[in-house]
Amino acid sequence: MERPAVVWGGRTYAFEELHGWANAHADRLRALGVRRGDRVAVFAETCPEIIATLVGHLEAGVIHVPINTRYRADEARHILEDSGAVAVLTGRPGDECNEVLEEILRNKRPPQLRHVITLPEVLPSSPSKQIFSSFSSSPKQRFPSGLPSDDDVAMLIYTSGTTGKSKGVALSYRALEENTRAMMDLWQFTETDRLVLALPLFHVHGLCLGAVGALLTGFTLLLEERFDAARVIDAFAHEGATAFMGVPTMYVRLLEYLEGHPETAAAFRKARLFTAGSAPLPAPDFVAFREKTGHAILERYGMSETLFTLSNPLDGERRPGTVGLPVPGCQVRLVDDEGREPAVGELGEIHVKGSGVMNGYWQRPGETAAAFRDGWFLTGDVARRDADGYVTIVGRSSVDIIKSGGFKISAREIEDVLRRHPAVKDAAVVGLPDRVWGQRIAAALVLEDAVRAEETGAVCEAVAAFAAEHLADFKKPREVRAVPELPRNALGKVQKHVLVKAFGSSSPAR
Ligand code: MCA
Ligand code: AMP
Repeated sequence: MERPAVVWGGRTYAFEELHGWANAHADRLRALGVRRGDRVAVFAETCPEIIATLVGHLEAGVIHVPINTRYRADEARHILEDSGAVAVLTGRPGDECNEVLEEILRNKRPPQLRHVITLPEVLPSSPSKQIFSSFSSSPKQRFPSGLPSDDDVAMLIYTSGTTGKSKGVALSYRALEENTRAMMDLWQFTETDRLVLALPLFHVHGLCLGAVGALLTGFTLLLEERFDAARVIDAFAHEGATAFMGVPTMYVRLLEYLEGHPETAAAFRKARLFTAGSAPLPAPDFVAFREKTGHAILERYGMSETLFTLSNPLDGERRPGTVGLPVPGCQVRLVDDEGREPAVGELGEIHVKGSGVMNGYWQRPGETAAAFRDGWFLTGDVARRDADGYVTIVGRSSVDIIKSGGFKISAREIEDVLRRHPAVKDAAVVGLPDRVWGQRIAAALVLEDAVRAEETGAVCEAVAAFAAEHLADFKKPREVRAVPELPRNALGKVQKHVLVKAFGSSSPAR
């Protein structure tokens, strides 16, 4: 009996089938001259083929470079150029990503990029028996550990920093395998699980815990192209789903749906596990979800640079508002401003050592060195620890990093685009607290003197539209205000906390 790997669009794909596709893809790359250590980008909406190509890349030693499918040309071009990708895999004809890629190629082809491969081409429509032959059903061989070499880079995950452009986080085979395996063991995933995966496959939450987790453990992915609350509930009601992983915004959406359709909550009763991460899960949402479904959401903490380092326990107390205890294989310390371990309940920055930590930022030795101290990765997240070790994240040391709906966003990157608009003299971007998104983006603009007072509203709207043209949709400022000048301290630094206060935290209609 073939074991189910992915359920997609009403069809079930067996591990054998995925593996066959993976081999065919790896052979094709080899035939095109793609070598071990070369980068291959993936710029396509979620589909089972992406999982197959991931396996192919891991087996061939090709570095997998996923690109956020919401990215516009400038953002995607940066990743293609920075990673030096020799090939890019694109989605089905008509996908928005394909149009963005065409725009990139039309303007100026990234110098290293030799091949554009559409994903449907990857898959022989009726795979021959021959390409199944090398498959062994042992999960270990499904994801060959130590091949090519444990410390080789397996993936580059692009992530925003405090400076403008995104950086590639180089994750090794060892990091992927050891940390993901630790998480799967901690949460007791087995081959009988069926995980609803509606997270994107271009960030480590969906890609590692979801896709790599399934490859290592042999559980089944109920794959969704995009998150839709009704579809998630349906998967539990009709497709035997046992688990769900989501960002907090997805839980807010699920709660809203359950509010409107209370009878559907029964579908969750038989579920085994709900986990949350990527942003803080508000304690009231934890409580509301438990009341409606009987499930205590298991919250954990991670970062592209470190993978997953803190988690509430599967058995034992899942404490709302906390991210729990260190994951096996990870060490976590808190360090205060004086460089000391703070007392219980006092604040410190989270530093991480251990299995999931990145090799470094791709071709950025200076930034890599600055991110570590004595072998510890400095996360920039500020937290406190209870007497029994549970960690609570209270914020970030930089106001220039915003998390919205689980996406990490650089305020500087948006400011750089806003300043390119001819009516803008200066700009400052902040994240405001938001019930649904965790944070939403607001921009304060100092407009050119020529802009008349009565034009201000229209100009602000035009500037927001300009930002939306050049940046992914989730980076668009949702509130834009003209200000006579930006609040600055004596050293000339913009005082962003003053701006956050000035905007207030009222949630406008979206
Ligand atoms: C969509 N919109 C957003 C976001 N997503 N606005 C702000 N922040 C967002 N994240 C806006 C769109 O621009 C659009 O606005 C409107 O919402 C509806 O768009 P739609 O595409 O329909 O939205 P959606 O499909 O419902 O997306 C919401 C989402 C998505 C499902 C929450 O953002 C998502 O998949 N987030 C997960 C990100 C993730 O995987 N993060 C993990 C990073 P308009 O109508 O004005 O055009 S890894 C990580 O953080 C670490 C390691 C960890 O610990 O996991
Ligand atoms: P990313 O760069 O997208 O990998 O995002 C990593 C960041 O997400 C971390 O540095 C934290 O700021 C945030 N994060 C992840 N999980 C949690 C959580 N459970 N609670 C609060 N913040 C989180």
